[in-house]
Amino acid sequence: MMKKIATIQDISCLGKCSLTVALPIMSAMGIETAVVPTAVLSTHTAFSGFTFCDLTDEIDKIKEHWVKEGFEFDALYSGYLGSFRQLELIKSFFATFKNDGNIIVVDPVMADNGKLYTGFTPEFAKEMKKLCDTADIIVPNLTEAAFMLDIPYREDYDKEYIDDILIRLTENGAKKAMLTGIGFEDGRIGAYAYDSETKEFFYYTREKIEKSFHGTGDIFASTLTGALTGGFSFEESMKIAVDYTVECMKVTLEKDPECWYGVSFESAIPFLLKRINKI
Ligand code: PXL
Repeated sequence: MMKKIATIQDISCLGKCSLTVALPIMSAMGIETAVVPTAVLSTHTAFSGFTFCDLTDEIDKIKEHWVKEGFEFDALYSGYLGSFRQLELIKSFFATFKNDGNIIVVDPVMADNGKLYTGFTPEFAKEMKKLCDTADIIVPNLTEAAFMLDIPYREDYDKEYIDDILIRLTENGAKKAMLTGIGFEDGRIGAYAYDSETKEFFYYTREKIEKSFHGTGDIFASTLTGALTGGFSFEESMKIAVDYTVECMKVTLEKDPECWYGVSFESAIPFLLKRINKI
């Protein structure tokens, strides 16, 4: 039977992030992708003047119907969530569909480069941490990790500081934490992860591209979730997600450098399918 993921995040109608990247990426990876849209925005929040239609009231209704139909999922994956109430509803959604064989992935989308995105507060970050505590795998960037742990954001980190963050992120229930955007050598960047059950650390980097792109966190988390659901190991899934994210950035610089609001992940899909041995 085909593997199935349920992903819970907003639809930013234009902007190449959240559901408009998670759905095509995980579908292309050969996984059935069910969606729970939490809001509809005309664009992501880096644009000014975006519209916003809240769909919080639909979350429980969708859940109840899926329960009645007897649906089960191989992975439950949440991304951008916009309110305290949504955090509570997602906890209940996870508790309903969690079983012995599936995984919960939480990407605590809230912040980057030391700053919270429009609309988020430090209090929200602390509540998001509690959702993370219910997950098998969490994928914050360093800014999100710092807000969730209520510690200062540092750009000049060393391995000891990052090890400590990963351990603290997994102290209250989250089994594995993967920090994105980490590199200990000049000119390298990638992911650094910790498995609290085996006490193993995992580190994988590529050449650093000196430009910051919007939406790459969502691409990373979607690819990671797709690879894990497809049966790749934790470490291999991390490498696949780093490699595809880098490829998306490279293709954007080559083919679409004017596009400031998202990356050309579409052009790099053949790369991803080769990388996971599908073509
Ligand atoms: O890429 C993360 C993301 C998702 N959804 C919305 C956003 C952002 C980042 O800014 O604004 C609505």
